[in-house]
Amino acid sequence: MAFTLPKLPYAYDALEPHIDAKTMEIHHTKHHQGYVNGLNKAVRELRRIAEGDGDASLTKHWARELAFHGGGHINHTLFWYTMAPEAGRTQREPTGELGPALRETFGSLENFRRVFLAAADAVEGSGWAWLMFDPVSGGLLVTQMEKQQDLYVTGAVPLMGVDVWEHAYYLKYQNRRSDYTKAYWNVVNWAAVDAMYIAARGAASRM
Ligand code: MN3
Repeated sequence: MAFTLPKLPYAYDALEPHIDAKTMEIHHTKHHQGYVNGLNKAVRELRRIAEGDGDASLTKHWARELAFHGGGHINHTLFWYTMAPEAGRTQREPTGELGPALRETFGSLENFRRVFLAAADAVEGSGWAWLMFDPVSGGLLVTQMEKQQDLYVTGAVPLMGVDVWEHAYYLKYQNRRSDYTKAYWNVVNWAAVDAMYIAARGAASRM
């Protein structure tokens, strides 16, 4: 069994003008595909080592590859799933169960937006900003991720994240990352993020 590139739930130009079609196409077919390929290779090599057929001294190398490409695959899958064309969105802002939870943690939705975008704009180098559910405290966190997995909070469940690698915005926004992250806010699929939140809380309550 191999991991495969998931289809986007919308066309490449569906998030225009906020995220341009060319960036979406390259991001999906080249970058995300690259993580899928790297993940499959790491799994293959670790399996060979497990079967006594590979070089066990390279376990550390392939484990790092697994974490990086596996993170890349999962992060991008979530990224696509939690965006939607403006016209197709069923919610203009977080409602459902997520809205009240965000208000409780951040005081207001406006403050959540401020905190989330500040985290995204301040990522050092390539990475992500995330809203995560922490099953230990039952609360919400805004965190950063460097590369595809560094700084990840063990056990936390990602609900929505914005990719701030340059490949995610450079064609349209060049160095203006904060213009891109503000634009990202217009294409968040709040119904999908709410569904992620409800699922994460449900899973935690069964632990
Ligand atoms: Mn990316």
